[in-house]
Amino acid sequence: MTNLSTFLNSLKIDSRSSLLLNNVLAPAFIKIRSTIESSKGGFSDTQNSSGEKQLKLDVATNNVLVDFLEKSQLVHSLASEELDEVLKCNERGDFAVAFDPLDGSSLVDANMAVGTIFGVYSTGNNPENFTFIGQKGRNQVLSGIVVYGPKTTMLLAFPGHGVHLFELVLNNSSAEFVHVNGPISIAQDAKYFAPGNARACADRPEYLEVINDWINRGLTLRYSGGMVPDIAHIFVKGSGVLTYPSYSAAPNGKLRLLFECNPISLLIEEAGGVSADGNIAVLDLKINEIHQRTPIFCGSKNAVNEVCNKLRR
Ligand code: AFP
Repeated sequence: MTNLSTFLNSLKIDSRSSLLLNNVLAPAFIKIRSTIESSKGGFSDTQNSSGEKQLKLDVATNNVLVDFLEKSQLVHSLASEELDEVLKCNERGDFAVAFDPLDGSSLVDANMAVGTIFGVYSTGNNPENFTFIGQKGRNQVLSGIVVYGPKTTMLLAFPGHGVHLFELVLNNSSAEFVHVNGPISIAQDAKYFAPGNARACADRPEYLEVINDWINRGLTLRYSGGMVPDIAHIFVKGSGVLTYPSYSAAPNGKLRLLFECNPISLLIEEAGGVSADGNIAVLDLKINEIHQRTPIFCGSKNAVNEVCNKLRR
């Protein structure tokens, strides 16, 4: 089994990105996993920028990632779903990192799989001028998701090198991610579908029409309500489509462009899939506000094109 560090060398990933992944992010994910396991649940007395009450675990896992990233000196700035504003770290930092520290945290009390989502941008030759505003997801140099489930697994997208699956291997004295599969491809036709925001069918009958069509054609429904395991399912099975449309009560959908949809869309496109907002590729959407939301339809190309044709914005 090839560990993360050896694998990154084999792909000739640049040393700074390897350092960020191997020495900062991977240890942070291992710490987040143990934070989840030792969590006693419950709400903190704070809200996130979307006005949603924060679980103590949202705050604790966010603090883990902020702490690791700040101390690394590699990071110019970070943006978190759990923080109102961008946090400036090192003005000469090579990277800017956007993340959702624990997506699906409302599922932890039911002991369902949850995850971390992250996207990495290069700050280029003039890091002091970097800002997330104006960026597009296509500028990410790296992205990934980590699934905290029966096992802890990680999917990483390296532009030009595809998507690779890693598994956390624990032994008495240490824990390390090892490479288990990749580059992974997503088939053009979907065998599975993950229909998020089913309530949208109430005022968007065309969404119900698409779902019924997939049911009648024998696609298998696989939806947990946690975007990270639901997306990971598409990669592990090599096929599938996840949808989260807008509707009257949420005209821009629920999922965040910077923290969730951009990192996941880079993974999807690097595996030959498609990820769109109903009109254009998610990765081509301009970031105007760090907590900006977008509808998302992603996964197997033919299924995504089909649903976008019906639910065009
Ligand atoms: P939480 O992080 O609040 O649990 O929401 C999870 C999520 O952001 C994403 O993981 C799911 O795909 C989506 O929300 C589910 O949304 P609904 O609760 O509207 O089904």
